[in-house]
Amino acid sequence: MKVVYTPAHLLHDPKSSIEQSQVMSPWEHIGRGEAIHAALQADSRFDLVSPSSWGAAPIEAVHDPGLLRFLSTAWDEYQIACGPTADVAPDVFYRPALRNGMSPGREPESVNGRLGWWCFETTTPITHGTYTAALAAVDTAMSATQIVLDGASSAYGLCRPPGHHATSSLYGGYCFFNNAAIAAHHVAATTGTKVTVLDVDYHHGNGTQEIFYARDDVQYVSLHGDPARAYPYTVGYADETGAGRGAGSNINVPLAARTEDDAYIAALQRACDAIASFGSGMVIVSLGLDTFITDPICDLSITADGFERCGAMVAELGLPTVVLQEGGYDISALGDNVRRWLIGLGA
Ligand code: Q9C
Ligand code: ZN
Repeated sequence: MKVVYTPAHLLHDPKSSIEQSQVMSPWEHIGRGEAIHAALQADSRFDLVSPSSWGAAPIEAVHDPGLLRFLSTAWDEYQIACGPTADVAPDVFYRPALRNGMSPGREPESVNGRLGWWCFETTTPITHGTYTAALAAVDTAMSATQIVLDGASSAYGLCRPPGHHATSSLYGGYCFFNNAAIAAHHVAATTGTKVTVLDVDYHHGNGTQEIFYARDDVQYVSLHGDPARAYPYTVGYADETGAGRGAGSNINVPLAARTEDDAYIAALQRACDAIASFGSGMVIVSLGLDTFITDPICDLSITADGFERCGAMVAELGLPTVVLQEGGYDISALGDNVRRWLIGLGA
């Protein structure tokens, strides 16, 4: 199986973030990408290739161009306004209720105001190289997708930073651009085939859901920790099933804490049945390994054997499959868990 990887992910190297009321060393760090790279490079089933450059066009087809414009200059502008600093995060957020009864808000002029306009939470620092790394993660997703469009049955993109929390106009949740949504939109828009994004990260992919919620050409199916207890808390409930033409095309499966392999696989089987009936010509998997039994920030109980069974179940759909990296924070097991999932898929 071809694996798309670029060391450009190392340019997103945050040193601190504000999470759970503490300044901490970020969970989403360069060691994640390197651990996955090392595990796949050591296994002859995988063939590592570099991404090609796709530019801004596929991103602007999904995201507000203002979000790109902001991210392209945010670090530099912040250094001039408030620097020198290392990692940059908002200390104020725009909430529409601030302007209840007034005209809608508009993007502020100051970099401090714009941070809170484009970002929805505090755990996603912007560093000197973040924008370049985020563009490279999109290139990685697009290149893996092109490999499958060119005829491979599957390919894996080692995207870092991840993407599924980024909405059309907001970044957050360690995500800047929604790699999987950009790839899915590209396939749906350029080939006319329907596409499914199957999101198995522990966290609900609120960004992907938002981007496709009213569309009938891209199905979003997610298994995740119940947002009643799990991030992102306000999105990801089972009664969110799509809107307008997209009614019925969004499927959320919230899971109980400590869900184990057998119950998870049963839920995944139902998700795969829904994918088969939608009529997609391609599956894009948002692959998070933070469902792992010893993940430090999550509470499901999936094992490495379970990941291999999951990959095998997705392979049974018989559809061209692009697998893109999202979360997973137990560094000691992350590389092997990705490897096992891809072996299950048929690497
Ligand atoms: N108290 C991904 O896995 N912090 N993003 C949650 C809960 C943010 C996860 C804090 C988690 C984002 C791609
Ligand atoms: Zn996650």
